[in-house]
Amino acid sequence: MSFFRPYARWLDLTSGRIPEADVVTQRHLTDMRGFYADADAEAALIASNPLIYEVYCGAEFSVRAGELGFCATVMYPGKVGDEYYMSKGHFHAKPERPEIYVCLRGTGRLVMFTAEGDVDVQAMQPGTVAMIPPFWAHRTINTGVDDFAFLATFLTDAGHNYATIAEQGFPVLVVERDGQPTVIDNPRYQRDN
Ligand code: M6P
Ligand code: ZN
Repeated sequence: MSFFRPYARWLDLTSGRIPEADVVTQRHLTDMRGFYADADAEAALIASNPLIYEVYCGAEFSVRAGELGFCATVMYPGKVGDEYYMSKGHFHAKPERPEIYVCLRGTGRLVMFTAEGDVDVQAMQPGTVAMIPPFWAHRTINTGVDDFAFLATFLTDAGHNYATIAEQGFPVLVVERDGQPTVIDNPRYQRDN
């Protein structure tokens, strides 16, 4: 059987972009309204609608079982209030699907949590390879002053589930305190127990 065609793309290891990506998704602040904790800071920035991050995917995915996809994400430096620019973050629609991230540029954090209440934060710098296990939601955060970039690879039938995260966010926030990235509890997040 030959459902899939082999392909290769050039990943620019300096910028973190895939210049000939078939699919490029841009996320501006208006694409993630309500995701940042400080609503006043979000409202103040919304008119200029900054570009927060871009996702370059090697190919248009068919989302059939057995397809392994890769995407490179480039996240710009900045903050909404004291919260660093971040991705929306998601569980997988098939939550048992894992994912691998390889940091290419800049410095950031990979924040993960489970519905059972476990939280994990990994520091990311060029060369860091991070494993996102099954059932862990994941979000990346640019805590530096330069672009932050990483490559993700995953079975494309994993899909994305943003619903619970759009409602109450992650259990923790990464904010700047005394010039340093600091992990604090998210007051909006309701723990079940
Ligand atoms: C990585 C992968 C993608 C994801 C992207 C942005 O490249 O995990 O599947 O879409 O990051 O993350 P989000 O979808 O949460 O905005
Ligand atoms: Zn994912």
